[in-house]
Amino acid sequence: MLQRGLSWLILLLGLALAAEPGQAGGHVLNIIDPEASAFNREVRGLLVWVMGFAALVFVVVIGALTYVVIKFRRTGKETSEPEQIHGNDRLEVIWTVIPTIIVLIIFGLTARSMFRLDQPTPGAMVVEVRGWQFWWDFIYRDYGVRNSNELVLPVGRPVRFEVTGGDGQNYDVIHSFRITSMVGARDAIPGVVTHIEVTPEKIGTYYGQCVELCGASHANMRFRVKVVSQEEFDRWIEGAKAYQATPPADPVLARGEELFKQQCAACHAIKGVSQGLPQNPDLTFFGNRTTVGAGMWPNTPEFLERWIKNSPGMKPGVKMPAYPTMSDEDVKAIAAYLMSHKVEGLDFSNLDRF
Ligand code: HEC
Ligand SMILES: [Cu+2]
Repeated sequence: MLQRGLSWLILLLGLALAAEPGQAGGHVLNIIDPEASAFNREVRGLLVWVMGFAALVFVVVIGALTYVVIKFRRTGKETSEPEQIHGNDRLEVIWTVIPTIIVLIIFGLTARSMFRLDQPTPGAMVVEVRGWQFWWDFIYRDYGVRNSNELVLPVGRPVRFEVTGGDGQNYDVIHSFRITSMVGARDAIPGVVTHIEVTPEKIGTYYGQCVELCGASHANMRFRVKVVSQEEFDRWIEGAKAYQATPPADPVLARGEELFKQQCAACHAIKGVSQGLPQNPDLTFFGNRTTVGAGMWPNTPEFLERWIKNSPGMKPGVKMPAYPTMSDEDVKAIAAYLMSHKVEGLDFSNLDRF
């Protein structure tokens, strides 16, 4: 009785989840949105074939089953055992050959899609993607710009992601890179570079997520992709290239800088202030970020200050220490200092969410 009730509950839960459109902080997670990229259109085309065959198999099997159950049901008028049948060579050959043909067709279509999607596009912008526990680094090699956890891309221009993980020495964990509604996924393997290409076609902010179990905060290893107009991208990349931090005049920011240099600069880079280390996010353009904690929380003073004070309490397994003894005033000063580093005149917070 209990077991039965439980089964029903699980079934209903499953249905409820299936009916709930995929949402993550207001993002529409449509993995086959045809307007987002040619990649999605290709995958969508493939899915139609696979679902078509699946529907065909379903109808034939359930149809045959229903027919047999009704036709040969017990009527109560039987006087003896019905005639017994032991095998049917013709039938067995048919039900082996037809599925084999279906699988071969799906194999052929999949291989064709894979080769199509793997064609290098001439003139693609190269972005190096590096997965670390538990955040993402993006390096625009053509421009010498590094930006962590948020990727800014121009609409309509092909991008070639060169995906890898860690430094191949001390941080040997495999991640996987997926921009959920646009393209993916490619494994981020330390010491190995894999490729994936896409041309973003729709302006908006996209949700990204690590899709390979990589440790305690795998589920908290997210990122955002900002697809903007070419003009806006040019302003961003030129501003980022030319960026050079200057010592702040404001006393609060000056205090923030002093604290940053003492407590944070050994790990984090800010162009013109500190080198940091590759295994920690670059904070040069933190003022342009819309999220904190690798795509986890909105970049508001409240979340940023909480993060600085106690990141391990927010995100299990982070490789950043907590600062429990730091005064609220000092935390606020550092937060304000981080927010003061940005390319001016750009706001990525009001884009449509995909
Ligand atoms: C031991 C190295 C280390 C030190 C010291 C350190 N951090 Fe971090 N920090 C990290 C790592 C690693 C992450 C990535 C955590 C994650 O998301 O998994 C991070 C993430 C962050 C982020 C979020 C970045 C983003 O894009 O979401 C901020 C902000 C930050 N640190 C600020 C600070 C400040 C301020 C200090 C000094 C008070 C500091 N960190 C000290 C290693 C360090
Ligand atoms: Cu992961």
